[in-house]
Amino acid sequence: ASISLVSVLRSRGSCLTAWLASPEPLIAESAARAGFDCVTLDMQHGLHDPGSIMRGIGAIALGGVPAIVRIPVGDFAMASRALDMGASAIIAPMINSVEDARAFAAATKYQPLGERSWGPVRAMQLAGATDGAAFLRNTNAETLTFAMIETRAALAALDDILAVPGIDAVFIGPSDLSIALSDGADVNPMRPDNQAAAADVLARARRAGKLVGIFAITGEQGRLYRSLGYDFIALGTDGMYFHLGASTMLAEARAG
Ligand code: 3PY
Ligand code: MG
Repeated sequence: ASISLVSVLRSRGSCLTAWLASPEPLIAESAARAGFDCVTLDMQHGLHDPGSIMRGIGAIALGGVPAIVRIPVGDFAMASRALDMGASAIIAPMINSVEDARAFAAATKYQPLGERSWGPVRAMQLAGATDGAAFLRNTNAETLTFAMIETRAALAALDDILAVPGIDAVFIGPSDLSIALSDGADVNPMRPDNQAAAADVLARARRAGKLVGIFAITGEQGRLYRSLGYDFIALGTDGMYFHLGASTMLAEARAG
C-alpha cells in the first residue's frame, strides 16, 4: 500500500521533495530511495508524458514514498488522470485567478468540493483499497492540491485563491515570480523583493489555514525555507543531482 503526502506531513511536519524532469522510471525509483520524503514528476518543464507518469508513480511507490505530479499549465484533465494513476498531490502552475483555482479544484476533488469523475482504479490498487465508497469519502482529504503562485496576477488574487475550498495549499514558483517582479529583467529567487513577496504569501496562506510550498534551487535555500516554516520544499532537480554528484566525484578524482 502506498503512503500519502498527508501522512508524511502529519508524521514529519514538513517535507523535502525530489523534482524530476527525466521520464525514466528507474530515476524516479532511485530518487524515492535516496532519502527524499516524496518525489515530484514534472510535466510542465520536465519531459514527462502520461505514460511516464503512470510508470513513474509505480516506481516511486516501490521506493516507499508519495508521488506528486506537476501538470502542464491549465491541463486540469491531466490532474484528474494523475490522481487516478495514484498521485498523492497535484501541483498546478500559473494559477493566476480565482477562476483558475476553481477549475483546478473542480478537476481534483470529488463532490461536494469539486466535480472529479469516478475511476480511480490504479489509485485504489496502490492504496490497497477495495471499498469504493470508503475511498470516495477519504480521498478529498488525502490528496492535496497545490496552486502555484508565480505572477503579479496571482499575488493580487491570492486571498481569493486561498479561499477556494478545494485548494489545500499554495506553492511559490520563485523563478517565475522573480521574472514578474523585475518586469523581465532578472531571474533570481533570492532578490529581496521576491523574498519579501514569498514571506507575504507564506503569512497570508498561514492565516487562511492552508499549506505552503516553495522551490529551492540549492541545499542552502532548502535550509532557509525549512527555518521559515514551509511545509513542502522542492529541492533542486534530477539534472542538478546528476551534475553535482558527477562534478564532486570528478574533482575528488582529479585532486592533487
Ligand atoms: C518557478 O520557480 O517558477 C517554478 O515553477 C519552480 O518550479
Ligand atoms: Mg514557474
